[in-house]
Amino acid sequence: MTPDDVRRTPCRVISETMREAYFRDGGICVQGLIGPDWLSRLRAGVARLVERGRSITRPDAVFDLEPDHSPEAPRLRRVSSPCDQEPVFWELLTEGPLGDLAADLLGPDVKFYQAKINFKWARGGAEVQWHQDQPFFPHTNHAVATFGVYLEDCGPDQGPLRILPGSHAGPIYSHYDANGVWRGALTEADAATLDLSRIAEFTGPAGSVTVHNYLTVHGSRRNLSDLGRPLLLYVLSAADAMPYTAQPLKSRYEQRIIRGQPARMAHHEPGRFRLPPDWSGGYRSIFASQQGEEEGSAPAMM
Ligand SMILES: O=C(O)CCC(=O)C(=O)O
Repeated sequence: MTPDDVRRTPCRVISETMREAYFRDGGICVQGLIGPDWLSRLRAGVARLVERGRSITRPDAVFDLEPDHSPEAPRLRRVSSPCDQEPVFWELLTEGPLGDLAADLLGPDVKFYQAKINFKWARGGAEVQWHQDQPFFPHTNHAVATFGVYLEDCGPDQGPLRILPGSHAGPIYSHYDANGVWRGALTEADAATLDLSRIAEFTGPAGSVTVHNYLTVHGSRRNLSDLGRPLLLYVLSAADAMPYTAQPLKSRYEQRIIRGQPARMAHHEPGRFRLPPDWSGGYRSIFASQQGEEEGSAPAMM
């Protein structure tokens, strides 16, 4: 789907002006979209996951842990594929307003790619360095976006998501270092070229939804506040955008249609896209990649 394809269908939950802002900037924050009933159900789901996470001592396919995680003071860094763990996270997509928001921005036929919860625990939750999502999961076209639901209020000191408006129209950066090792972030040299005076920081009350296109450069600072910043993230795409590589976060819902119909034709953007490492055997998290805890070599072509 191109923006012109998407514009053919009227918006369901946001204004046309906001949709145009998404196309222009590569990201928007929709304040308070998810209401209190959904939020209390989602928080109950998170509480059950945190309770389960207490007894985990080593990161596994579901739980990624901060280095000082303990049963007494659990500090989860990420939960991967939460829809497979707690039904409410899938129900929000299929029954709640999030699927309609995705249809407003990606077109009437929307499918699920992956989901995770990034916790950013109080007093130290890790930084996410500048990166684009496309190098992690290139698709045949660019109607792919990440939708983040703030499960608690998120102010400027809690490490809110930040984007560089307009960067989705710029280069697709390599996320490998000079030695061909996957780092999951822009190189220092590329990051130094970014115009940081133009950052948009997405703060908002609980239930606000951040959206960024998978080409948009984004990241977030450490959370040094006394409040956590649980962010429920879904990657969704137009039905006609096909992933080139194996799904790193396994889920029984992968490629499931959440609005409209499955595609009968794939849509291809022209171009040559760098491929990520082969994660078909598993993947931990962007935090592990960026902090050098998990290394991936470049594919043979690089
Ligand atoms: O949790 C965050 O602040 C950013 C998440 C993100 O950019 C990602 O997981 O790709």
